[in-house]
Order: sequence, then structure tokens, then C-alpha cells
Amino acid sequence: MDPTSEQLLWMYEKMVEIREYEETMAKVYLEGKLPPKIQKGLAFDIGGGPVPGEMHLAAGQEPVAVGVCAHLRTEDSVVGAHRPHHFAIAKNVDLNAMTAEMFGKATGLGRGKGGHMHLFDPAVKFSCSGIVGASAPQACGAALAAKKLGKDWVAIGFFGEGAANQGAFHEALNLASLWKLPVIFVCEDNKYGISVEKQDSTSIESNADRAAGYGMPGVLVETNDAVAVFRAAGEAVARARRGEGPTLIEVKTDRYLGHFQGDPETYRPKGEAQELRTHDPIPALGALLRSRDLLDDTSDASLRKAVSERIEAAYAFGRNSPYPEPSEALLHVFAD
Ligand SMILES: Cc1ncc(C[n+]2csc(CCOP(=O)(O)OP(=O)(O)O)c2C)c(N)n1
Ligand SMILES: [Mg+2]
Repeated sequence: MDPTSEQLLWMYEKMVEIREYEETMAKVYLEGKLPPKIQKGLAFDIGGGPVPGEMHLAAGQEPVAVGVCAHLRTEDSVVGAHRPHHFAIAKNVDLNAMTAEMFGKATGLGRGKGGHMHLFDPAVKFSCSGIVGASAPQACGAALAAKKLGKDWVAIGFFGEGAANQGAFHEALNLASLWKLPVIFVCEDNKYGISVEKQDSTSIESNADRAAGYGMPGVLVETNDAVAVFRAAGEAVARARRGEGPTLIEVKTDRYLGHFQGDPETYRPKGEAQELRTHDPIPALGALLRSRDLLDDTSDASLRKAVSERIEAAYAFGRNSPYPEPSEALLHVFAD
């Protein structure tokens, strides 16, 4: 199934939004972490500044999120992992509340208690967590709920190629196939699990081949391209909605930045990230849109202006919101 003009434009705008959102975060994140603390003998104060804690960005991996989420409805569930912003934005998570969460503010999705790896937006059925491998079983849970309710909703579990070596991943695939759950497992092969290359951690070249061991279709998307992901995901989502069970998709994608912000990336061949950026999927989709007369300089500029305004508003909301009261520290942790 090929994307309509509307879907192509949606994917482009979302990719532009994700990239700009994260480029803004990369700058904001460094506030208060460098360089004053260097003088005190610390190279990087991870707890400093308005956005404390680790930060995992997904520049380069946008096609995976938009190519899958272009097929989804609000009722469909998405479970992401520790690198979650591209999925959250593609699933239409509230940008203001998501940003406030990263600033640790009371107006955040989790009232400021979760931070960037723990974003929960029940209104659009989005969740994620820092537990590597957790998204596959969690997506099975959402898919089981849909099935029990007799709905044609689907669930997506996004995870990295490193997570595909976790036991939880294999247990989830087994049950999903046995119970014919409407779930799609989407593996982002960005070559690295922190600093470890896939070839040094994984016994098989393509995780898509692992699907055969669980009696479900496995699809390898070899290009980091939104349209290619869209096509593979379209088949899988339609199959799940028809009640025919799960699919495993692996996408070969590119991580332009370090594992986390501040990662010295000493394990990475020099110039690798710059080379990857020469295949940036955002201008590539822009060129496709232009070749079909769906985009020109004027419409591109106005689309980017609208995106920038949304992002500026979200960061202003995050910055200007109040911190939670200390008395709330133990509230809403397990219930409410
Ligand atoms: C259960 C568990 N084990 C280990 C970690 C530490 N950890 C955080 S990210 C990561 C690597 C994940 O690699 P991958 O799944 O390829 O995702 P990517 O970072 O490439 O997006 C590890 C081991 C964790 N968060 N959870
Ligand atoms: Mg990885």
C-alpha cells in the first residue's frame, strides 16, 4: 500500500517537527551542565540545568516512527522505549505536557515525576519506559485488551536491536503468535546498543528472521526511508486489524547522535555520523513531495514556521510551568 498525498505530507511535517523538537532539546539539555561545573572538577553534571537526567535523542530515526504511526488511530496503542520522542510526537502526544515532563514540572504528563524516558499519555494511548525490552510484552498487553474488548485496535511495540536479545522480547513474540494478538513489533536497528555493535551482540544478521521461530511474518526494511517503512507497516497493521495476528518488522535506521547526550562516542569510527547524515531521510522525502508538486519553497517555509511556533510554545510552557509541591512527592506513584 502506497501513502496518499495527505499521508506523505503528514509524514514530512512530523519528521520536521521531531527533528526540530530534538535539536532544541539538545541545546536546552546542556544548560547548567557545562562549563561551570568543569571548574569544580566535574566534566558533565547530569543533574544540572532545567532538564536533569539522561537524554536519548533519535535524530535520523524519524522514518520508523512516522512510517508506522501514519497507519494508526487514536485508539491504537504505542509503546516506546528509552529513546521515545519520535514515537511520542508521531502518536500525537500533547507536546506541551511532554515538554513539561522533561522539565520536571507539575504540568507534565506524569506531573514531573517521570522525565524523558517515562512519558504516559492515555488520551492517545502512548507509553514508554527506560526498561530495555519492556515494550514488546507491554504492547502484547494492550493488544490482548483490544482483542478481549472485540475491537479492531492494534498495538505497536517499538524497541532497539539491542532489546531483541532480551528474554522478554522472545516471550512476547511467542505469546503474541499463540494468541494471535493484534500487535506489531517494530525493531529499530541503529547498529548500536549503547557502544556495542549489533554484530558483536546478535547471533543473526536480521532480527526479522527471528519471526520464523514464532510462526509470524518477519519483514526487513533495508532503507531508512519513511515510504518503505509505511509500506511494510501498512501490511502488518491491516493483518492485525483483520485478526490474523502479529508481525515483526526490523528497520535499518541511523543514529546520528551519541547513545545519550554527552556520550563521547569513542567507539564510533571517525566521520561515521557525518556520512550517515548525507542520507538524511527528511530532505529525501521533501524532494519526493516536490517532484509530485505537493511541496514548494513557500509551502515548506509556512509548514516549518507552524512547526517552530508549536515547538517554541511547548518549550515556553515547560520552562514557565511550576515545579510540583514537595508534599506531592509520594502521591500518584502507584495509583490515581
Ligand atoms: C533491562 C535493562 N537492561 C539494561 C539497560 C541499560 N541500557 C539502556 S539503553 C541500552 C541499550 C539499548 O540498545 P537498543 O535496544 O539497541 O536501543 P537504542 O539505544 O539503540 O535505541 C541499555 C543496555 C536498561 N535500561 N534496561
Ligand atoms: Mg540500537
